[in-house]
Amino acid sequence: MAKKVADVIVDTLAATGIERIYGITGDSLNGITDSIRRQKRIRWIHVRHEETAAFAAGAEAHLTGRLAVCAGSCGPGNLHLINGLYDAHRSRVPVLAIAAQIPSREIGSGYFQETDPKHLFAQCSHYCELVSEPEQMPRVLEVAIQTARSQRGVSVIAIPGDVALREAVGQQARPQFSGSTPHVCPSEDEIAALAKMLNESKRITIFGGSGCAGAHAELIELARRLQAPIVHALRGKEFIEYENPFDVGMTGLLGFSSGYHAMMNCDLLLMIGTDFPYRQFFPEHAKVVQIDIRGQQLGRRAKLDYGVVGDTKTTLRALMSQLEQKQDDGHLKAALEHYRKTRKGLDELATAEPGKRLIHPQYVTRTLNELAAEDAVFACDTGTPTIWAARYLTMNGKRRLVGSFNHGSMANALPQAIGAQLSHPGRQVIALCGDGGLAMLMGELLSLRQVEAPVKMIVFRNDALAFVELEMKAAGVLDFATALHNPDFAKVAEAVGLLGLTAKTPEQVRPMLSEALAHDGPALVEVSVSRQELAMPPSISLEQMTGFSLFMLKAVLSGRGDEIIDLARINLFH
Ligand SMILES: Cc1cc2nc3c(=O)[nH]c(=O)nc-3n(C[C@H](O)[C@H](O)[C@H](O)COP(=O)(O)OP(=O)(O)OC[C@H]3O[C@@H](n4cnc5c(N)ncnc54)[C@H](O)[C@@H]3O)c2cc1C
Ligand SMILES: Cc1ncc(C[n+]2csc(CCOP(=O)(O)OP(=O)(O)O)c2C)c(N)n1
Repeated sequence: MAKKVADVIVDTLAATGIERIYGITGDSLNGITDSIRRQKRIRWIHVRHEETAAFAAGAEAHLTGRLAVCAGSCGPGNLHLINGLYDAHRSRVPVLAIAAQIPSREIGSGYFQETDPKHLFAQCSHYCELVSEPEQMPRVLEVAIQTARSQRGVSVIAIPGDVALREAVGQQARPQFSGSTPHVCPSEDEIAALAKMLNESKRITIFGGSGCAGAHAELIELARRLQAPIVHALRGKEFIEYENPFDVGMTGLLGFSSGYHAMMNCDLLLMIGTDFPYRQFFPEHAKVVQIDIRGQQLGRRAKLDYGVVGDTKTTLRALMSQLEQKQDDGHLKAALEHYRKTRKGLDELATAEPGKRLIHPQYVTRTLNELAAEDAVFACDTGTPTIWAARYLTMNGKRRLVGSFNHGSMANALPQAIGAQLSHPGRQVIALCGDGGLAMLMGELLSLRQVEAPVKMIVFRNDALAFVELEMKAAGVLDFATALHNPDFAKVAEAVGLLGLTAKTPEQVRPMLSEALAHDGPALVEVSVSRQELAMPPSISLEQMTGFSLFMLKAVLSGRGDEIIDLARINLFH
């Protein structure tokens, strides 16, 4: 049988090492899915919403560092991919999306299901091209793959169903290039200038992010030489926090006060591989220098005194020989002591009160942290699960953490967990879900059986969009439109063939989590957690203070005095 364009696509992807494609089929994808069926080299992962396909591919790409693929049928099918693609693109992970298109002869006529993928995906891709002739294949696909890998982000190929079914024009897949990882070192002059600034500064704080991945030893050595505390941004947590005697925690609204103050009290802030977006957490009077592999990142978040382009490992290695060993450890010791106290304070919030019904989400996460495998992969929903994950999950160099950290989309954890589980069979994969987040893509509970992914889900049931409620309080707005009328999630899980468990008292938390983690298959534990756990930012601005008192005032005025007492009881007399 003569090869079709669809076969060339599948051949090329298989030759690239693609093992699975996440998606939902449709008429316009028939050529491709049929080729997958015949070739048996790539597994089709049938999810229930295309957004899940894109999130799952993004998680796979994040965890493996390799290209992952998702697909959607024409019009609404591929339109559903878009939120997950935005997430992958903003997280800078390589994902290829196959967006099937309406019949080629109908394009431009306002045909049934017609959209314009080139227009739609322009903002969330580095490369998006329509395949209208068989002669374009496999070159366009290879350019798409190469672009996603080398620029790190999303590529999209849009292909009408009829073009995929046409006969291929004798072109074979060309040799594949691996993901490019050159060593990038600043010039000698730049290294010397950077070293001079560091040697001349007395109180240095290092602020690292996910760009420190793979350079743990160099980072620790640098901190030792500079006697500098290390603060991390959330996406750097999994690469920086572990086996790190210089760790003083995270900064930001969800951060630790020690991380915040270590940055505010330094005379030089050394940013390494971070794109931390919140400007108000940068010091105003310290010098700021930055190392990043992408030149366009320099000065994007903070006003810089100096910036160099380089990869973390190579740059730190080049820098080290020019750095003097600092003798004064006053700044470091103060930051570490602050961190110890902050950590203790946070741990004290993560306790259970036997006999009481109230379950603190901090306690749930701390217990999960103790019970989870050494190499567990965690995915946390946007919302308060992000707070608990950031504060109570301990990374160790083997564990991994994914979230929708740059894009900040709800409902990410379960779809990401599916991608994590399928690309890491045999590994424990745990999703920390909000009740709002889970409900948003709840159809994916069905996928867990369908695709045989033994994901464990912990549902923080607070019957609210609690993170938004907190934001409303901080902004002085009376919370509104945040209550959730929830089902019994454990029963829903049981109904779709998963193990469903419920923890309604603190005593039930540990046994239920243990049972779920030990279960040979997908499991869901619904934990009824308190709704108003304030996650206080490390520094409360005047604006927010006013917000809080305003909220109190408004709550009292509207006859919700109970809530204030409740709030105070949970947070002040915890
Ligand atoms: C509800 C919610 C609340 C949040 N609150 C906080 C918070 O309080 N605190 C917080 O920190 N985050 C918070 N986040 C996450 C935040 O939005 C960002 O995602 C995060 O701070 C970015 O982390 P990062 O700088 O490590 O990663 P990235 O955004 O991935 O940045 C990495 C940087 O490293 C560079 N780089 C990549 N590779 C290399 C290399 N080899 N060498 C050198 N440079 C390299 C990249 O070019 C990029 O500039 C929150 C997210 C959510 C959803
Ligand atoms: C797709 C999407 N819709 C809305 C928001 C705004 N938002 C951020 S967090 C959040 C609440 C999340 O609620 P839930 O999943 O129940 O977690 P909780 O904060 O209650 O623990 C909302 C609505 C968003 N980030 N993404």
